[in-house]
Amino acid sequence: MKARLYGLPGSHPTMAVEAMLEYKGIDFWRIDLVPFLARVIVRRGMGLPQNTVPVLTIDGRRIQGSREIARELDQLRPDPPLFPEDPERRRAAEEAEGWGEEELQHPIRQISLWAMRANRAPIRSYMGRSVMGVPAAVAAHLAPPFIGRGVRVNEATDAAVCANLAALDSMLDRVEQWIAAGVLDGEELGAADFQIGASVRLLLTFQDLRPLIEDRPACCLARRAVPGYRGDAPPIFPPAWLEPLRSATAVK
Ligand SMILES: N[C@@H](CCC(=O)N[C@@H](CS)C(=O)NCC(=O)O)C(=O)O
Repeated sequence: MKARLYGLPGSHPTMAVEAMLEYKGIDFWRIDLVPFLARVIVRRGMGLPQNTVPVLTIDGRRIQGSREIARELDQLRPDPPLFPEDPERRRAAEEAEGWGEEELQHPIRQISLWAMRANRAPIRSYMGRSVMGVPAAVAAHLAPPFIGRGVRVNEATDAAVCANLAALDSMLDRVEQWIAAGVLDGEELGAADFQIGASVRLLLTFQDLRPLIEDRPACCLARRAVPGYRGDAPPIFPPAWLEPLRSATAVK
């Protein structure tokens, strides 16, 4: 079984799927597209209903979306499973996974796009060897205008990013409630761990966020589910934007 995973450099849902493929022991090629241009390639070129990655081609099928891919992988290779067998536990895992995709993913996407537009220096560190066949060093040089468009379409404004950083503590609290309840970070990992873990793992690539969150159980889960995550960004966020997270951390 050979799969192709289409993603974007630094994309957390792409990393979630990459971690699921590794967990299942499925061989794959990862092909990174250019931000923003990916929308046209995926929608027009591949004829898919959404304009987003991850997209997986496997066994002659093309599947789009991290949650859809998780279910397809369980069909194709049931062992190890990505969802609990017990219906009640499955319902709880799907609730966490759904929250991870619908509520957590986007604020973190806005944070990272904003940061990449504010400082282009670390862009290269989020890339593999190449992007659509273009060597990473060249792709990183060409990336800023595409990132700028990504910032606009994802509404990664100052106000949104400032609010997202202020909300991080309560989002991580939510993850930790699921960990305490045994829904996440159990003996076996599952789709919800990969979905949420990849988002939290992306946060850990930011040097000014890392010391504020790295000891939290949510970050231990992230490192367990997605041990390797390319990218390292020097401090970039205005200190005032980090204050709510800093004071929440201080009382923990
Ligand atoms: N929530 C969906 C969509 C993911 C999504 O929005 N992906 C972003 C990258 S993180 C994307 O494809 N953006 C297109 C672009 O910026 O060009 C999923 O989990 O599959």
